[in-house]
Amino acid sequence: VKVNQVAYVPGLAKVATLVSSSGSPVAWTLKNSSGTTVASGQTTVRGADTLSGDNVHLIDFTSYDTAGTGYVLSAGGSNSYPFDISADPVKRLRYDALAFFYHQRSGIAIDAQYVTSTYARPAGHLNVSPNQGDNNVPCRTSCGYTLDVRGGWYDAGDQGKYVVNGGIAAWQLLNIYERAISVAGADASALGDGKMAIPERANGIPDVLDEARWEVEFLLKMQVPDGRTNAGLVHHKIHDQNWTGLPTRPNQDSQPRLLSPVSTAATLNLAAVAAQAARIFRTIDPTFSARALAAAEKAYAAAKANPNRIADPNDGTGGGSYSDSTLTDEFYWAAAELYVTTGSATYRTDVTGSSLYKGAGFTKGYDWGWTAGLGDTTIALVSNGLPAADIAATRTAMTGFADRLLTQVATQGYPAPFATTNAAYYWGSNGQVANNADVLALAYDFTGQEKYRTGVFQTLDYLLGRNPLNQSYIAGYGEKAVRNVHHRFWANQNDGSLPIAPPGSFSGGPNAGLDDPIAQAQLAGCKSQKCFIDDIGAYSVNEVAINWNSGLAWLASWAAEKSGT
Ligand code: 9MR
Repeated sequence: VKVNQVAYVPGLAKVATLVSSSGSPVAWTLKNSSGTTVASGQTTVRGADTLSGDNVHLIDFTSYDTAGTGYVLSAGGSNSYPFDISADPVKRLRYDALAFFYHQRSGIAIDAQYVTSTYARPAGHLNVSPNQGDNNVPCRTSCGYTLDVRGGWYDAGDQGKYVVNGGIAAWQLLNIYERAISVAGADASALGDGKMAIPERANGIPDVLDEARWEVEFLLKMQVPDGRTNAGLVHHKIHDQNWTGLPTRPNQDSQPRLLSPVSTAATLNLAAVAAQAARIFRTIDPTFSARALAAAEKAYAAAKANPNRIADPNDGTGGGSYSDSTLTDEFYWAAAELYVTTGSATYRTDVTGSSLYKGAGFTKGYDWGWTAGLGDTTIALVSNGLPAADIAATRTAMTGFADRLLTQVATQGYPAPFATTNAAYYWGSNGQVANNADVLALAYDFTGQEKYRTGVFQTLDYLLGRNPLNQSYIAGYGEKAVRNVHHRFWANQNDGSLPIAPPGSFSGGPNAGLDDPIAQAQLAGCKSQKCFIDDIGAYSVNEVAINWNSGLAWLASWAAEKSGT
């Protein structure tokens, strides 16, 4: 019996999945922590499930709604892991998923007072031996200058810093806040100053904005300064010359650090995120806001003058390539952010003239390689001067996407709003599941229709254990939570010298592509939702990454708000 191993929220739907080949309903019981049966019923037969290969039944125990801990569901001779009926865990998850970003910070010591001594570590990449530092980083292919690109977040289990992935992750953290101050009835109070365990927790600025700004400041440093060739364009990424092994704590990395060439995609990412930050910080920190806007406008102009600088897909030694050859979406996103921030006619013409305008590109949720939805979301959420009918059409496109997700999950044994075929489960599926569920949440914001909220919480059920492997993909959450995520510091050494990933870290999840040797050796022939192994070497299924954790943080933050007291 596969359940959300953490908690179902009182007042909301509660459904579990039973694996059973029986063609007729079977009896289920729900016992409380003293072993007393508190509810019982009959399963609903669902039959063969495409994405797992399992024969499944559904157990709907929504009608039992008494808060408590240690519940166990039993059916067909099997028991679930114990779980709670409570809103508390999702409220913790909001902050744990956000804490991931402080843990991933580069260029600053991670302090025990915020993360406990288990997760404290020296600063990485400040030119303290053996680090070569991000202080004066030269170009991989010579460019005649070096840049100081200290700071930012490490991308994932590696210590590269990639503008296109940093951009979407920073945008999402900023959007958590911007949504909360834009949607009627939303609650920004949980996002204020002093809510997170970070060094800026008493500076009078909402902590989630402080955390996002840590990355935005880094992104700004990746822009080629005036007076240099390619001024205004942005370097695609900075990372090690060669891949480092596991484990390598950030301050122990001795590899040379190098800037990859500029790209139009990175330039438009900076334009979009810096424009968004300029808007949000306008009254909070006018000086920073003005600096960010100037950089954004310069980047946008440089991208328009250089519309086709594609990052080399083969530049993948020592770091990921993050190459993307379709830039219509980045142009649309950047124009949308700049227009909503400035109201200027040039950006307006570029937004309304885009083939993606009014949600025409809303074919997936937030994704580093497909950013149209980020522009749509800003247009749909933040007050702006576009025609009301066009804003309404954008929202309709977003709810239409949400409806298609709900149609997909309606037939699944383990509902996950992502894909309907086994082959479609790619690297980072969990990240996309979360990033699609964020759109279900916005559809609820726009319409108030219960089906979307149900879809959001059902997605959390999947990620927290209601899946064919009975696996919670969020560290620290659930009886069988991931322990061995691919990470150079959280490398879970047997001698206890290095920790497991901290609570709230989010594994990339099932990947039918089996893109690493361990996955290939262990998982051949798997059905998509079973193409996963909690092995530290299996980087194509079990790594963490900022763009996945940002989708989860957005989701958990929304779900916490909607969970009542
Ligand atoms: O998330 C990225 C995924 O979309 C790509 O298919 C994959 C292969 O290029 O790379 C993923 O990103 C990784 C990056 O290249 C390096 N840092 C770790 C990232 C997560 O695994």
